[in-house]
Amino acid sequence: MALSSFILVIAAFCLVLLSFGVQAHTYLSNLSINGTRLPFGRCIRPLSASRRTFPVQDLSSPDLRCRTTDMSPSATDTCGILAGSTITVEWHHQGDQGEVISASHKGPCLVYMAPLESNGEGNVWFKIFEDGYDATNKQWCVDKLIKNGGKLGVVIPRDIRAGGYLLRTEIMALHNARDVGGMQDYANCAQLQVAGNGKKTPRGVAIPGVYKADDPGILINIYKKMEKYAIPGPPVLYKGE
Ligand SMILES: *[C@@H]1O[C@H](CO)[C@@H](O)[C@H](O)[C@H]1NC(C)=O
Ligand SMILES: *[C@@H]1O[C@H](CO)[C@@H](O)[C@H](O)[C@H]1NC(C)=O
Ligand SMILES: [Cu+2]
Repeated sequence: MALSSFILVIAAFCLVLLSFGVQAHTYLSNLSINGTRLPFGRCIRPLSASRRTFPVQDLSSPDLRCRTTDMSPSATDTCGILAGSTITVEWHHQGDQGEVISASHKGPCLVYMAPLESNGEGNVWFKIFEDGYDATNKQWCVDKLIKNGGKLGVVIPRDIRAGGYLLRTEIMALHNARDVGGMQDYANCAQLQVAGNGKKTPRGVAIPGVYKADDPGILINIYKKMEKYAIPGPPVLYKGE
């Protein structure tokens, strides 16, 4: 009796450990600018231990912006980058070793920018990159990200006006998205000072606000055959050409 309940407790404990291991969430860990991979967390709005581990599922939460406990601009440093050049953002489950994100967490990648002075509030976020699902080879952006060691190259639009920006990189994990509120949103922000001769100030959307719980790309059964996936949010306005 005592032994069997002891075994039960041990078994339950192992299950908990196992589910933590399998529940591989993810966060933005390193940036590469001008061909140099920067140290962990450099120019990234800080991630608390809890935000690092857990996704945001409430689409009205301000946490949807940058998944940080500290939205003050002084919470991180700012990295200089030339408009028109590529920033490589790198995602990991933990540190820069090993796993990127659980392979079960299939979904799109989206990247937005907003002027730094807005601090992400208001209709300020414009999309600069998106990659969803390719039905011809059944690849999600997350599949590619895993193959690529967590790295995603994004061009900073050449024509945006010079200045400070937040770069918001986002992964939507759709493995539980059949149910309302099941989409797991992983967003983190970098803080950039963009140099260049551009003049444009693209019109933006509000985050939170732009995503709705029943958007076809958010409330979705990805285990059914799919011809086309509708990436949530506005279209990409500036591709950096
Ligand atoms: C990248 O190069 C630009 C242009 O030379 C420079 O202004 C910027 O500070 C560099 N960024 C980093 C992170 O080294
Ligand atoms: C990238 O971040 C990891 C921690 O996640 C750190 O250990 C590593 O040193 C960083 N890479 C570089 C090149 O600084
Ligand atoms: Cu997860």
